[in-house]
Amino acid sequence: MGQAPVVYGQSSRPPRGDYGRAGADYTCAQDVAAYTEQDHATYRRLYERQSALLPGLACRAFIDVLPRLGAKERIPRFDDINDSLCKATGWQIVAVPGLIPETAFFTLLADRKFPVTDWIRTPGELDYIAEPDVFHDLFGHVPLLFNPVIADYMQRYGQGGLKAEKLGHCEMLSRLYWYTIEFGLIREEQGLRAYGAGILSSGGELRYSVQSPVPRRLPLELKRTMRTRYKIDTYQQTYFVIDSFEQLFALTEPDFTPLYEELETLPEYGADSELLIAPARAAS
Ligand code: HBI
Ligand code: FE
Repeated sequence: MGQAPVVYGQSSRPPRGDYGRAGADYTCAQDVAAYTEQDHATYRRLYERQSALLPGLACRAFIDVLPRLGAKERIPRFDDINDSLCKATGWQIVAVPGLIPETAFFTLLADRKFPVTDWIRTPGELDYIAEPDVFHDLFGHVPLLFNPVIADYMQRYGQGGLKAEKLGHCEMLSRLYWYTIEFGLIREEQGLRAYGAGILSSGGELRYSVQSPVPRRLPLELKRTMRTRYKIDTYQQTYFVIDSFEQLFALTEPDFTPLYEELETLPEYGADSELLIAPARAAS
């Protein structure tokens, strides 16, 4: 039992979380006993703060479905959520100690299992945390898994991820995930709204992403999005906008192999500029 701690991405310090309790698929039993009253109070405070921010900023589908999460006051048992989630879209949430390697992540998504980190940030990290904690995953990601179109898109993303891995194009595909599921915007009748989990679970980025004049907002277009780098430790300087979740799902219809081959030699866009940068691969 247990895995070597995952050193994920470029982070200089190993990710938080006790990976010794993870199985071969990187899932673990949700450590409910570890939650302190302070943990539950942090969760409640984050939930109350974010919920108050949603009107006029979060997409209609998220606002309508959030009550089905059914956990406002305390960090819930994941099994309690799985009862209703599984009935709704066949998804279930599984506990993980934190960020997990891409193969494990894609494999779980392809099997309609969403990995939810089971620890919560400290009160001092209320406004920003570098890695996904239970609040980011539960409040940011899980509600839209009740939405059938997003539920299908997420499974397609997992299946696509396993293919991309074999082709060596995880980076390009992870940009699609980043600029949709994590930081996506959608155009509604009343204007732009957020549907990305990284925005919906953020105290400051929710308003910034929808209302600030600073960031660039472009229509989601596979070639542009997959060539746009991203930063994980600042507000996004580029957001991509869709017109509907159906549009997002339709993007996943074609096989991405020819797209990867076309894009791999093209210059890339910086996260915060139109500057074209030669792709790392071309340089090698
Ligand atoms: N692991 N637990 C967890 N949660 C994520 O959202 C996650 C991950 N590992 C990799 C990852 N996301 C992204 O790099 C995907 O694009 C692969
Ligand atoms: Fe996330």
